[in-house]
Parts: sequence; structure tokens; C-alpha cells
Amino acid sequence: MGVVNVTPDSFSDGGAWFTPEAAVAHGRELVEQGADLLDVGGESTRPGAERPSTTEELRRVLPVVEALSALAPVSVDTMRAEVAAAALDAGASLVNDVSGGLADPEMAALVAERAVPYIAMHWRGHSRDMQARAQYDDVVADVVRELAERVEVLTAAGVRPDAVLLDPGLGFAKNAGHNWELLRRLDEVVALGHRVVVGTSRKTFLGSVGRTPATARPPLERDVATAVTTVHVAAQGVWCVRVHDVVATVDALDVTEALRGSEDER
Ligand code: PMM
Repeated sequence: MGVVNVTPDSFSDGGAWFTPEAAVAHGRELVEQGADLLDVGGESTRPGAERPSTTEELRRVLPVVEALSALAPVSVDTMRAEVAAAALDAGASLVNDVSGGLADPEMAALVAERAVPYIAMHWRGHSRDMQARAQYDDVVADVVRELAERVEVLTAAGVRPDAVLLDPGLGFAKNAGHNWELLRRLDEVVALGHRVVVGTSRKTFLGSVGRTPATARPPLERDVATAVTTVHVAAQGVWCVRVHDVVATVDALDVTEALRGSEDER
């Protein structure tokens, strides 16, 4: 899944694709590079971010969703049912909700009614103050339990179980240690029996590994680190990785497959 952030302030590529024309051109490039799915979002979720209004979010994403859904399947990255509904009408085929339905009580009913795949990410609150909620007894057990609770609520609202995809929400109310532990024990998330999506791409914990705060890698220099995590999560049976650098991701996955070897080569 290639990321198309139509935002002025995302941590990873803030502002680079903020006009509809630039966002559409970027999405087209990601498809040419091998993305199977494009994730279009109009709200930055970086720690501390303030939310755009619904009107502003709609203005950002709709023209981009409409143009890109002619080229590839598009997911809309939104916590708002109203934005999800308009994006589905404009051609999106999947909803990616970083709040897992917690931010908008209308979301579950919308996804049930439209019968589209829905990514429910682990989330504990809006970005403004989410890092204060990074408190866990056992981060993996707690995330698995909270995701299972979301599945219960969603299916009770009429969403088909096989339409629910789960995401551990790396970086969302998680510190670096929590993110590494979730990656190490991702099999416990996969064991919930749903397709799993993972987003490590360019996140802060990849910038600080092996470095001091003064020498931490800036976001645009985290693609090698991202690719290494992609190889790791693919081996755990993850269905989708959400990434900014599609070229590095496709290379990493091709090399992994070649190393494994086809049946004929063995
Ligand atoms: N991360 C971001 C935004 N949307 N969606 C899912 N499903 N999983 C993620 O980890 C995720 C997401 C934040 O990253 P960005 O600001 O680079 O888009």
C-alpha cells in the first residue's frame, strides 16, 4: 500500500503532495513502481497534530480519490464516517480508520452498510495527546485484547468478520520499545485470524535506532530501515505494508522471495 498524504503537516512527507495535482501525480508514480493499493489521507496523525475540519478533509481527499481510483484500488485514510462515505462514492474501495471506529460512532454502521473491507487500527486517542496513553502491562497482550474488542463491536454492528483487517498501530500511543515488541511478537496479532496491515514506514523509532538523539535519521532517510521491517513482517504472514517508498519495498520483497527460492529451484 503506497501512501498518498494530502496534508500540509505529515511527519514523513508533510506538504510534498498537498495540491490535488501533485497528490495524483505521486499516486500514479507509486502504482508504476508496484503499489497494489493507494492510501489517500487528508488528516495528519503525527504526535501533537491538530485536526482539520470535515469540510477541509473532504476538500483535500475527494478529487485525489476520484482520480486515483481509476488507476488502482484506493483506500481512504480517515476517522470520519462522512469522509469515508464520500470517498467510497468517489471510487474508494476500502476504509483505513486509524481509530478502529473509536473516533466516530457512525463508522461501524457505514462500513457494514457499504460492505467494504475496513482496516481497524489499534488506537487510544487523538494525536494531540496520544503519547500520554502509551501505558501497557504487556503491550502485545493489551493491543491484541483491544483489537479483539474492536472486532466484537464491529461485527455486532453488522460488519462481516472477513471484512475486518487489523493493524497494531505502530507509533500511536506507543513508544519505541512498544513498537519493537509488537514487531517481534506480531504472530500474536496474526493469530487473531484477520488479515493484518502494518505501518512502520519512516516512523520515529526507525530514526533513533542505533543513534543518539542528535544524530537520529530524519524521516526521508528511514527507507532502508523501513524495508528491513517490511521483510520481517512479510515473513510473519502480514497481508499488507503501508509504505512511502514503494521501490524499496518491492525490491525488499523480491529479494526475500528469491532467497526463499521457488519449488523448481530446490
Ligand atoms: N500510520 C499513519 C497513518 N495512517 N494507517 C494505518 N492503517 N497504519 C498506520 O500505521 C498508519 C496509518 C501515520 O503515518 P504517515 O503520517 O506517514 O501517513
